[in-house]
Amino acid sequence: MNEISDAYNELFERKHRENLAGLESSWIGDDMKKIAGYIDYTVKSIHALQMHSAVFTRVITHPNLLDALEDIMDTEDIVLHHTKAHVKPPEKGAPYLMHQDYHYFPHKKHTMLAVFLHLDDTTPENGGLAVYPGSHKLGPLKDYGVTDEKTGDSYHYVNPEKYPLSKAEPVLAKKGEIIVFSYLLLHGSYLNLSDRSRRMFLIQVRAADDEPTEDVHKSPCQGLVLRGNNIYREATMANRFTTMDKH
Ligand SMILES: O=C(O)CCC(=O)C(=O)O
Repeated sequence: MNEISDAYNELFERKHRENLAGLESSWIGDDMKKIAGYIDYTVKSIHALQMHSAVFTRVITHPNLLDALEDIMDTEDIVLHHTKAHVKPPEKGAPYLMHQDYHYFPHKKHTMLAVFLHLDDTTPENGGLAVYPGSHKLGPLKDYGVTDEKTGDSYHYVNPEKYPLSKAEPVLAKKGEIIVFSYLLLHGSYLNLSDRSRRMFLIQVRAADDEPTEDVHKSPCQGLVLRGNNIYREATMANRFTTMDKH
């Protein structure tokens, strides 16, 4: 854990120095402003951490993690979708409205799982996760999204009146604990008003036999086989640069 934490801090500190503004990833919109109590909230994000340090490659390929995922997913053919990290700083760490990750990268068979590694002891006070248990069984819900006109980035969430963050169940976790959940599970997270930061590392994985229903959310190492095989992967010269599998 200390090796992961040190590599994570070193990466964020270096990228802060290079381009702090470029790491901003907090959501926009009136619903966000409202749950953030109209303070000037922020969250810093870096994607594809395995492209920055081998420590993260070792995390995503760790045999104990893959043993657990194989049990949960009921397949040994597991591929990477993407990784990212969020740092919610003390006193102004951004909340997240309740959402399903599905809306960001929809797939046909809904095998996608979020593997949420906590790098700090986490409670609602420092911006921890909150979930609606069992909500993954509801299937994809209506998307209440907003698009940033400047960047074109879209933010997706569900009806904040029907599924408020305040009625969700808090998830408490110790540093080093991993929470695994379906990309259909309604989840969000609290504002960090405490004096502690909240760091996390997120890995999204899917079964090899699943496939995207929209051509969105491409990222480095997508499709990397973490365990087992991917029999859907193209092998012709003509398709050697494709990121999509053949189904
Ligand atoms: O960083 C967080 O607390 C939540 C992030 C999240 O829900 C997501 O990226 O889908």
